[in-house]
Amino acid sequence: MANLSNDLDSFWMPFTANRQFKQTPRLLVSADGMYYKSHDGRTILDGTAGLWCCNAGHNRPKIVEAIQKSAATLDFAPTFQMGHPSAFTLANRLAAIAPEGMGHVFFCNSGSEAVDSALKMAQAYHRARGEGTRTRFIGRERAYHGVGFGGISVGGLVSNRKTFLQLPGTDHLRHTHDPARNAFTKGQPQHGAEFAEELERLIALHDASTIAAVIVEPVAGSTGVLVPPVGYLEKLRAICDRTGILLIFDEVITGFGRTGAPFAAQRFGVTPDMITAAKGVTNGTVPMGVVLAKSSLYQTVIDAAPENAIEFFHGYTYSAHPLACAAALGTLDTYEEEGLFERALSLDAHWQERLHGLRGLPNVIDLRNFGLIGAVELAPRPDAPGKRAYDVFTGCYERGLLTRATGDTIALSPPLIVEPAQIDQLFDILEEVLRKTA
Ligand code: PXG
Ligand code: PLP
Repeated sequence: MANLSNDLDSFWMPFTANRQFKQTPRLLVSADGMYYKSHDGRTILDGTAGLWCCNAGHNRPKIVEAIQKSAATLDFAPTFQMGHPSAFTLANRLAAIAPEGMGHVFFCNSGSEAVDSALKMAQAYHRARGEGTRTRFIGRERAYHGVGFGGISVGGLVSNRKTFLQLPGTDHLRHTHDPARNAFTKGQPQHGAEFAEELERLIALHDASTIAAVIVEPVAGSTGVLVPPVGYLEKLRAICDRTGILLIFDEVITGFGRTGAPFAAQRFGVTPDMITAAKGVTNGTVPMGVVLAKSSLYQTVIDAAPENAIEFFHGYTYSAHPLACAAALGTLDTYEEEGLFERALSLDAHWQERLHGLRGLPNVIDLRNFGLIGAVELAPRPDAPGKRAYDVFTGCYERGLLTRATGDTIALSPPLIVEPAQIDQLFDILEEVLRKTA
């Protein structure tokens, strides 16, 4: 029983029911490969790659070594009017795996910061082109773009928005969830490409000359795993091309191999103007976020400023922190040596078969999957929305499986090193718990 001498009171926990948690705490004390150890000495299969971030699993030697070495060599170096070698090396490595033409990388510390950075870049780009009237952002219902004021404004989650002031000048596409037509679809749904045409309606309302960018998650993660209908992302791209609106893919979850390619943009064959990413860039080990930008966008912003002037008034103390850069380089080596960007493709058939094997279990009203992502949507209890999924989450945890409950959906996203037998272990536990949870 390590650690439960801890006094749990002072930590104001993020996105947590603090009172409930502190009554029945769940502490993780170590991690290796596919498994966590809990404070009460149990082994827990990681069904969520931590929080969608440990794509190469835990305690990976190259990453650990890179961080240790960096801490002892260069603990910190400023990147405002200064630099350090691994920041440049990492930017080049990321550009090399990014979709073609996305050759420039801006560093920050989280997905939320990546989103705010990308929104500001969009405005800077249009201003540099002499179209400073393009300031508006279009997000989407049921989107999660982090918790900064920019991110919640383009985001589409009422709980994350209702208490807080929003950025003016934002509007939203409708979400793409359409269970009446698409329930139990394997992979991309057939119906719903036309939801992208809502962008035409918003352009007709606001005029393209006021719109800087549209931001979407290629596969919405946090809000219950919403896979884009066939043709939907292509339509958004075509409308943006025609109207000069920038397209941003928020790949904080879908980046770094989750869908069977380095980025979902490549898996879907649709190239945005910017990609935001975080989480998997360092395998979750050291906080880091990135914005990948088209080189033409970078060049436009750079060239518009006078010689010797700072071109983009934005940055974070810890942009390209040496420990994060080292961790990211160790992570990219690990992904590449182990072929993890492709691994979701080779596991896809087994993953899909086991997930859809849950069809017919009590209260299961939809199953969704793409790459190594899965979602089990449950019928909400009439008196208590979210409670059924929470009970499944705690039931799984008691039986040695970490899942993630969001609303009444159980989301699954194991590390990409998962073995077929561990996929079986995961679904065996989940099935047992679903049968027992009324
Ligand atoms: N964009 C997307 C698409 C995300 O999924 C963020 C931005 C924000 O990243 P940071 O690093 O600021 O948290 C995210 C984060 C969940 C869950 O349970 C998902 C996220 C974070 C926490 C929980 O689905 N995604
Ligand atoms: N607040 C104050 C008072 C600061 O001096 C700074 C940075 O220098 C910040 C906030 C921003 O911190 P960060 O660069 O880590 O985002």
